[in-house]
Amino acid sequence: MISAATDAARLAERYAALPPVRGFALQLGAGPAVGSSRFAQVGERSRLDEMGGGIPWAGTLIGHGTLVRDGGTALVLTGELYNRADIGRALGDNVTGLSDADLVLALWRRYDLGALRLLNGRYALVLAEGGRVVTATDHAGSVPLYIAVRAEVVHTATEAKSLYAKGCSPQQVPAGTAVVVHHGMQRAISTWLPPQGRRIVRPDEAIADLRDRLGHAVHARCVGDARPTVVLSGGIDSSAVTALTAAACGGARTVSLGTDAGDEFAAARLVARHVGADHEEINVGSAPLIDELAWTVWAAEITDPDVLEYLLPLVALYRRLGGPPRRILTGYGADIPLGGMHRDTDDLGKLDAVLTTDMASYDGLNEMCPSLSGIAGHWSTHPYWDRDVLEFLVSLEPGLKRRGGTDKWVLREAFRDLLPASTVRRRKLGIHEGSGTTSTWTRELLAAGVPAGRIRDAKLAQATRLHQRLVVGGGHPADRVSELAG
Ligand code: IOT
Ligand code: MG
Repeated sequence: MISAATDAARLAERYAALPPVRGFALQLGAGPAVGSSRFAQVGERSRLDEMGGGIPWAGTLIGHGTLVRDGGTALVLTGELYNRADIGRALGDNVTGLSDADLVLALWRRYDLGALRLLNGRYALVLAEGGRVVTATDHAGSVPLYIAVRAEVVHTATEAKSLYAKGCSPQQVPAGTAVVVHHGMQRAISTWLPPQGRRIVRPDEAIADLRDRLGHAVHARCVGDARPTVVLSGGIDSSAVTALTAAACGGARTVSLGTDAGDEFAAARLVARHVGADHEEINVGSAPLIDELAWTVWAAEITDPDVLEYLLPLVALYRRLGGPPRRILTGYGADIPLGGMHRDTDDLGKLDAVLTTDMASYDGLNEMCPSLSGIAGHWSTHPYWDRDVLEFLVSLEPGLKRRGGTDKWVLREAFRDLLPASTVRRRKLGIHEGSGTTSTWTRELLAAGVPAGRIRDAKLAQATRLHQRLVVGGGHPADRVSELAG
């Protein structure tokens, strides 16, 4: 007993900077337990086998958290909330000492399903009450959540592979949606949609507002860790996050990835030095870089080649970060509401149209999923997709996103005083370009005899084979199988 308690305390301490639950595979309802849980995410695991909200729960949690109860309601919350103070105000309570799961239950008691419209967080949850099972994602669907209902039993998991292992066909819960299951029947309720309208704001007000919102988003993401890590490319997105993290915590650690096909080390070093961050550079050869593809498909459970090229270098980086589990902030996602991927689009109407398309199509791409860093035990979080930052950026009129020929103008202006002038001016280089991921993968396929006009198809086919083997079929990325052929 003593050693079990000491073990729990030791684990809680090791993972203190991370949310108490970072993933789950659960079955709610009476029925024999089928299959074993499979996760790409690593970390301490606890078994759940108990009654909650009037029904049996069985399965596995990643983390040191538990099932949380309030009267006849039971909840598992994975991830974390970023608007705890606002929630406290709504409840009229001091929320110090209450867990994020406790806060969700307190809101639930008062607002029922409407509680989910009040949350700003990076989470997925399962709740049971009076015969209803509710599964829900955050506004961005940033923690993927899958369900399958079979004979009135709800199977749900944060990784699809766990449901395939049970012989189920997983259905992904859409971003900003709660799926309510009652007597085996499902109903989807929208809790968040991207704003469709655009606001005309004075430039100086937009700059101040963005700085304030991003500052809050970074601050909320640093709570509980005195030395968070920022993955830093030296571009404006991650440099702004680095400056705010250093200001919020009185210091930061930064890390940059380079490969033999390319790096942005000089740009990142300049920013790290400017804000006094403790900086690290990680180098990967081009052959091991492409080996990361299997790990990336395994973690993100997707086949889209473009998105895989954005995520692969990050996975390569996370898997090489030494030491205890870290809390990691990224600049990921800034380019979506700011139109940064369309840096050469001058026409404001077109810029608004592409960002509207991007905001209508991110769901299911899993580009911000926790398992990307979770396969190495780290927790990652993305301040630009904080609900308050994202709503603000999406709804800003495009003339403040592109101004005088400068892309991401409002963001650059907002950080002019905190960053070197050359960083503020620096032209965007996508992670897939800067790391040489796109070119290295293309070269490998050309060398294998794929015609130049068929490269994208070949990438998709390769990713699909990996998905079939690793996600559907239960394989492991460390088992080397050539995926190039076929
Ligand atoms: P990019 O913006 O280059 O990189 C995303 C984040 O990854 C950066 O902000 C930074 O935190 C980290 N990062 C990038 N390069 C490095 C590096 N060499 N070392 C360490 N960290 C690094 C693609 C892209 O261009 O990434 N992502 C876009 C767009 C996604 C498109 N998705 C969509 N339409 N649904 C983005 O907005 O981040
Ligand atoms: Mg970016």
